[in-house]
Amino acid sequence: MYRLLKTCGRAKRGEFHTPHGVIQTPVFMNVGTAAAIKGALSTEDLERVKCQVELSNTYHLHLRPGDEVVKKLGGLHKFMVWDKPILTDSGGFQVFSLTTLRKITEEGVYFNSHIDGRKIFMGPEESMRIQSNLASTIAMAFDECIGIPAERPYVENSVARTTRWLERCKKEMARLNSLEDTINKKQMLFGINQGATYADIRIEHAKRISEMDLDGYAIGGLAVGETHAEMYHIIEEVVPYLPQNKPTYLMGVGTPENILEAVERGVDFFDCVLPARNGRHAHVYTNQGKLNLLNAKYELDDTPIDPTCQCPTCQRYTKAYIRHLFKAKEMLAMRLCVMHNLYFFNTMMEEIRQALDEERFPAYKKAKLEGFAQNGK
Ligand code: PRF
Ligand code: ZN
Repeated sequence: MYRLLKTCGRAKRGEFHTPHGVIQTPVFMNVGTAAAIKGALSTEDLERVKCQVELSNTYHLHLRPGDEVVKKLGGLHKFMVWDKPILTDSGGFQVFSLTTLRKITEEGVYFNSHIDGRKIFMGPEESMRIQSNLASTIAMAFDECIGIPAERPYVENSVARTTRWLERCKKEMARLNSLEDTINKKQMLFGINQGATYADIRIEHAKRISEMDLDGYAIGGLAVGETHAEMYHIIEEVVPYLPQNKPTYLMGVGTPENILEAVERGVDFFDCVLPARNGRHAHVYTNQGKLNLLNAKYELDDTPIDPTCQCPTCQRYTKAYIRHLFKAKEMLAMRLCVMHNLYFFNTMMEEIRQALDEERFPAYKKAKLEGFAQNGK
């Protein structure tokens, strides 16, 4: 259940109630694709960096260790020892971005595993069954994420099929939630808007799926090759046709700048691999822009990444030490940077929520963007 606490223009400040606790929105979900945050972070670390929601992938966990195995072990929460909300992506994106030799039919998608090349089929029912076995808090609908640019006739056909797939997802999820041996009988389902950069197709689709009374709605198929201006434009066009009293989730986005722009346009859930991926490459976020800790100028720098940061890394370690760890190829280097970066994203979301609560989001956003511009993005 989503409670809209406050609005500021189109920006929303909300609270999403789930069987695994309340999510304060806007929120950034921390990506743990294969039930682990890359960079050797534990779920204990996730708590230390103020993570509210962890995100895992249907596709990866189906291949390894197998969703049946996770079910036998009591579901994803018990398996990874995390009792807060978990969102699982449906496979609809990973199948399209990671696999080769795909074949899309009305039934679903045939593809080869990126691990051993084995032939696999996944359709809406399979995706729901896997996510039910994983027992995540929120399941995502099985969709086709269309690459941009895309021809209009292709997009029309694909979106119509994604709508039919959504109907099948809803039906299958209701059936699974009513079964005796289902672990999470209150599993929620979010629908996903598609339509590439065609605003009219996006709007028609948004209207259609909004009638289906799902638990939340995502905007998919963005950050896949279009410009930032095009992405912001599509968000502006689509948000007014999604229910305001449900969460709106912009999938796979993005940079701190993207997040601020999207919050202003009415988005309240985000996820992105950027903070963890950048952290593993010594790129760290600060309010003055990104730093590259491999830079020679940090060799003798005995100050933290950000002296004002309260994260576990900045409480103890210096830039010079972390730079040394990268040079020496110590795993700790990645871990310290990923912790700082996730803390940075989760803290920015906390600041956004506070700015919305105190009705000063526009001024907050402006100051934040000016800060980032100091050192480049
Ligand atoms: N669909 C799904 N997952 C996604 C996307 C999508 O379109 C995107 C697009 N940025 C990221 N993750 N199911
Ligand atoms: Zn820090």
